[in-house]
Order: sequence, then structure tokens, then C-alpha cells
Amino acid sequence: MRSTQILHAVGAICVLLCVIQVSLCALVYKIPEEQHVGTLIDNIASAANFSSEPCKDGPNVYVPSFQLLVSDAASYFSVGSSSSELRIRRVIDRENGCLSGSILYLSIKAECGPNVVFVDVQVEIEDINDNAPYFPDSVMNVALSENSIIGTSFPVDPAVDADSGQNGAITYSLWSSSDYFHLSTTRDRLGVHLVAKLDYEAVPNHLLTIIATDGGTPSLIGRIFINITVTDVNDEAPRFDQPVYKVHINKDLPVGSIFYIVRAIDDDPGSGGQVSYNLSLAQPQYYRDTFAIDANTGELSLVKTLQNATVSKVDLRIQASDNDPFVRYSSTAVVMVTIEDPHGHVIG
Ligand SMILES: [Ca+2]
Ligand SMILES: [Ca+2]
Ligand SMILES: [Ca+2]
Ligand SMILES: [Ca+2]
Repeated sequence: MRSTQILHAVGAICVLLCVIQVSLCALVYKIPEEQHVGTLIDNIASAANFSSEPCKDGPNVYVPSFQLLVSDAASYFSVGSSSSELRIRRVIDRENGCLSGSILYLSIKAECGPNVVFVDVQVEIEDINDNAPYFPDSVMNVALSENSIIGTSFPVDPAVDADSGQNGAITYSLWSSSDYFHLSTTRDRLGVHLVAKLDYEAVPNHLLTIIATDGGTPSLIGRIFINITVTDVNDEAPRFDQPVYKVHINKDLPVGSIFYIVRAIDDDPGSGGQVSYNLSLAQPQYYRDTFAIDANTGELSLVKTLQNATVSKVDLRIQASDNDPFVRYSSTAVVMVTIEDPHGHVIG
């Protein structure tokens, strides 16, 4: 380093080409990108051992002058014509797409009377971590059936980072861990896979946030939100509010009377959760001739007089079924009916 202002000078080689007039000199620098306009790189006269004092040639006295020659990279730099200070003229961004590479080449003509030196300058632009990982989409919506098997996965377009080396090396993580989903990363592929059974009725939506972190110091991050909607399948059976009901009815109960109401619920939405009731076929015909249940309301009623009943207890098996057109689920319960005489005594 030539001074605290001068950026990293890698080396200087100067060769005299002509005994008295022209020589070549090569200077090499490394500077970070994104330096401010005006940042001093070096004093070219000093670096190239070219005297900044006036020179004489016979009776003539000349003042040294310095000129940055036209090149692709020349617009990024300036050279003081008398000071010979090489400075940043335009902010250099490695990732702006205008640079053909990370090394820029300049040519500076230093002149004093008949003495001319062409100074070739090579400036390597070092990467800084000035780009955060970036996902092509900031939000991704996914629908998964609740009967998806464990291991089901879906891909996520990976993030990109315009920086180089570790500054552009990305690792992925979930902002907060999930009991249902894990990340999978293999080479350039990013995916989310299912690790637990989904349940529409318990958790119909999952929101994941994937964080992409680069390897810079300090690191930068990007994120994508994954909104996972769990779609329903008919996987719940109706549930009676109690497995056994105990009912006492009078043998004088008029035919048509409603004597009890049962209720079953089904957590599925739509037709898979609509419940209808019926008397089970797996019971004596007499039961089904004597009692009825309303398919929609679960109201139990008497459809045949009990005046001639010879039994005092009837275990009436009732069934609740959902109305899914493809897969129907059912469950059963028992209504224990005790038949009493008008005095409250069990008959028989
Ligand atoms: Ca980066
Ligand atoms: Ca960069
Ligand atoms: Ca159901
Ligand atoms: Ca369901």
C-alpha cells in the first residue's frame, strides 16, 4: 500500500523500450467493487517511477502530463493530467452486466518532452457481498390432498445470487420448523416434502417461509412464502354424541309419537359431512316394523302400537352415514328402549 488512500497495488513492472524516449510499465491493482466516485487508487507517476518534476531537453523545459487513453474500461477511471492520480470516476458494479470480466485494462500515457512512458494498468475488481439471494417468486401456492402419502414432495424454484464465490453460495432453511414439512436440497434443486399425515379437519392451511442465506460476511438473505392448502377427502365417519342411549317409553304411546332424538356429526365438509340416519338391517324385523328414525333429523318415532308388546326391552341399532357419492362412512349406536306400563312398571 502506497498510502492509506491507495487501494491494493499488486505489482509494478517497467521496461525501457527505447534508450531515451519510450518505455512500457505495467501496474496491477486489486480493488473492491462499489468504491465511491473519487476514490484514489494510486499515484501513477510515483508507481511507475516517472518524475513529476519538470524536465529539460536542451534549452526547452517541459511539464509532465498524464493521459488516460481510450479503452472499454476507461470510463470508470480518471487520471489527473498533472497530479497523475488514478481515481474512480464511475462506481463499478461487478454484477451490472456491463463489465466483460472482473479484470479491467487501462493504458496511461505519461509524457515529459521527449520522454514518454506507456503505463499499462490492470485493475482486478474484487467481489463484495452486495446482492441478497433472490427467489423468482416471493409467494408460492400449493394444494395437497389430505390423503397425500408421507414423502410426497413438490419442487420450489431456487434462489439466485449474483455475487461470486461464497458471496453467492446459498443455503436454505425454514424460518420456523414444521411438524409436517421438511426441506430437501440436492445440488441446485430445492424441494419440500411431507413428513407427517395431513388432516384437513385439523389444519387446513400451512404457511412455510423458506430462507435463502448466502455465504458472505455478513450474510444476506432472501425469502419465499409457501402457502399450502390442504384439500379435503371424505375420511371421517359420522360420530354419535353417545354410543348408547337409554330411553323409557310407555306402552300406551300413540303411534306416530316422537320419543327421542339422536344426533351424529361428521367433520368433513360438503356431502362427506352430511349425515343421514337409518335403522340397522342387522336386527329383528319386529324392531324395524315398530320403530322408525327420520333420515334427516334423527327423530325416533313409534310406527306400530306397543299394546301387544311381549318384550320389555329393545336394543334398537341405529346407523348414521355420510352422503359422499364415492366413499361412504357409517357408524352405529344402540338405543336401549325400555317399555313400561302406564304405572311406570316395566312390562313383562
Ligand atoms: Ca450475495
Ligand atoms: Ca458483488
Ligand atoms: Ca365423512
Ligand atoms: Ca376430510
